[in-house]
Amino acid sequence: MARISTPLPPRLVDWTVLGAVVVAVGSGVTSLVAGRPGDWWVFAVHGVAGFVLLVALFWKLRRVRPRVTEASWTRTTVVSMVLTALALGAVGTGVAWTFGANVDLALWNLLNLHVLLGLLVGPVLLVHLRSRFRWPARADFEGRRTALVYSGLAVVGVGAWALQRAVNRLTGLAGERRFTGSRDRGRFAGNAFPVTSWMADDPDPVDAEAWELRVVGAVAEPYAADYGTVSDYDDRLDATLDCTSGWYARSEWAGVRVGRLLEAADVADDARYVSFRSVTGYRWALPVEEARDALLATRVDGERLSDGHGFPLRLVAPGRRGFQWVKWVETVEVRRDPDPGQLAAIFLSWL
Ligand SMILES: Nc1nc2c(c(=O)[nH]1)N[C@H]1C(S)=C(S)[C@@H](COP(=O)(O)O)O[C@H]1N2
Ligand SMILES: [Mo]
Repeated sequence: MARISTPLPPRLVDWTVLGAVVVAVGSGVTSLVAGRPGDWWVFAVHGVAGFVLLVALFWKLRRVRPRVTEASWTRTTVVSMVLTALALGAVGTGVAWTFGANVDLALWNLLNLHVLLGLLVGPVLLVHLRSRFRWPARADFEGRRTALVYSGLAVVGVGAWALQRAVNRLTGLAGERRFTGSRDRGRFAGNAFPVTSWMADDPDPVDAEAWELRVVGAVAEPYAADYGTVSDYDDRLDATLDCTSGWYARSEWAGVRVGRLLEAADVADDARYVSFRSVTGYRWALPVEEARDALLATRVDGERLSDGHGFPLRLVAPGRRGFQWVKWVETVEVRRDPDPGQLAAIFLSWL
């Protein structure tokens, strides 16, 4: 007879850990591109999955602990221990961040570290599963007990998440935060909000005299404009830049609405994306209808954009995360297809 040392059969505990990891990593990756208020649930699911994972990991580690003290470690033991460290590290940094903790690691902070640990869990988990994967047996699911334990787990996960938020609200620990968890770093403060280039993209100041904005691709009349022309426009947009490293700043941006440029260039009827390319090669595309309402800004709260914030021209894309707000824009490329290469470009542009 198996001794029941956890509320669930061992195999179900393992499957619960696996399920929680998949949901936590999936929602974590999704959260990096979630920036509209309607996306709040992505962050909620991520938080709840984190707490559920913590409970399931506790059950699991209590069961397997004896193996660590066994005389002979195998490769499997080592992989399992690395995986445990990564998973606990990811949950730990995540929880610490929500309570307002931070660390300063040169370019990075605690949230970046959390993302890195979380992303590393995936591949190491696959290695672990190669040797440890077992299908659950039907018997594992039988009985009311299992359903009861899962209900309890859901209640504990949601409860812990709600409690964490209540504690933050009552204590003001992490300051004023958006639904993304980002902290307030500027309100209509002109250029006085953080300068971030998440991959050390840091070009020499752009010479406005030599610079030219070009609109190319799926257009009838490729269009070019110098800085004087571009900075004469005064379209305005009140928008919040929300960086995935955990801060946000709200500003009134001024510049040229992208829709104007598309009209000036006589955009093709079958155009579907508009890609914004920086002098550094960094680039990101928006669907054409969304792009029309985005702004290419020359000013922020009445101040000329500083070099660090993307002078002479930067994309302001409301509802998108900061990494999509391309700085130092020089080319607007209208496309008929998406641009998968942009994902590589935002990692490699600084090289
Ligand atoms: N060309 C370029 N644009 C970029 C980046 C970059 O590294 N290169 N970083 C992005 C990131 S991660 C963020 S959060 C915002 C930061 O804008 P800021 O420096 O004006 O605060 O710019 C985005 N635009
Ligand atoms: Mo960012």
